[in-house]
Amino acid sequence: MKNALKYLVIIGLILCSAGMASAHFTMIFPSDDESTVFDVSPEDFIADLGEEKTVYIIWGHPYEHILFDLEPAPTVSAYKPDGSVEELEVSQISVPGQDEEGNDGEFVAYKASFIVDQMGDSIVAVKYVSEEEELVDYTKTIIHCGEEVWEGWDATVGQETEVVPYVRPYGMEEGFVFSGKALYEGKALSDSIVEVEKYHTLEAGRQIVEDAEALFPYDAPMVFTRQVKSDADGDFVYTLDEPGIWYVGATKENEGEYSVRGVLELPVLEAFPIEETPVETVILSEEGAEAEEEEEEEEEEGEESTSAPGFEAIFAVSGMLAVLCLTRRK
Ligand SMILES: [Cu+2]
Repeated sequence: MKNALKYLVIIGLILCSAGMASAHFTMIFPSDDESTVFDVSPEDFIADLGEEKTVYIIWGHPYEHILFDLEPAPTVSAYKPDGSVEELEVSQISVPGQDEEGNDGEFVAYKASFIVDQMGDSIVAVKYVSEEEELVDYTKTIIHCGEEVWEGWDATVGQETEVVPYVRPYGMEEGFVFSGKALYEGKALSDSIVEVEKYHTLEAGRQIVEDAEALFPYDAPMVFTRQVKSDADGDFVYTLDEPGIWYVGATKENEGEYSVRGVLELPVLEAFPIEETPVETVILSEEGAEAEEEEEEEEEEGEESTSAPGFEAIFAVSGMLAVLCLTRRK
């Protein structure tokens, strides 16, 4: 009996760790303020000319918001629109988060800053080598500067494995189809797995993981990390169906050696033009319900005092008009 229990625990542990095997990513979060770095939004990827941009480099599972220590220090470079490269000095910081077991903790991360001194698109590129994951991880993201200065977003920065976007990675809205090309040493990386994953804040991550595990108990991580394959030319497509920060990464598997991955991090805007939010809909229907109640009350009064025909219709029409007026005022 004791032995059976031991085996159950072991099997449980194996299942648990298998369930945790979703994708690590090197997250690059531009932010003005270290205390709000996890509330990253598409606006953080926009810069004014002359602005100092600070990027925070964090290692973890974006979808579940699980963090790990980022060690050793990453290499961070800024590729400017004119082709020049600035190697950035990194400094170690500590960020709060949850570990794989869901416990709160502090994690080693890094930050680096540079001045956005040219109009156009600067590319922040990070190289991180994870011994644990046996992975050389190249991640890049685009900092955009200047109205209608849409230059530089499709540049290659010479990462060993690199994702080159076919779609300009700013101004993308939820539901847009993203397509890109995976390169390895400058040539098409064909027939390779491309992972696609969205970032969540800690609270949102905990909730969505709970929901996913309830809905898909047989394989919840299948919705954390999506997969698509590159074709013979290294090309791939994927629909980014939600607003937020996304990771799109192609991996070159190397037998017996570290895998080499190239990841593009890109922000996706909420659908534009803005549709009426569910909050407004709720208020509206409440007002609608109020109007209906009034209508009913008036109807009852009408029934008591008089049986003149047409009263109900008049009240119904005026009720609808009231609802319409309320709607117009929104
Ligand atoms: Cu992972």
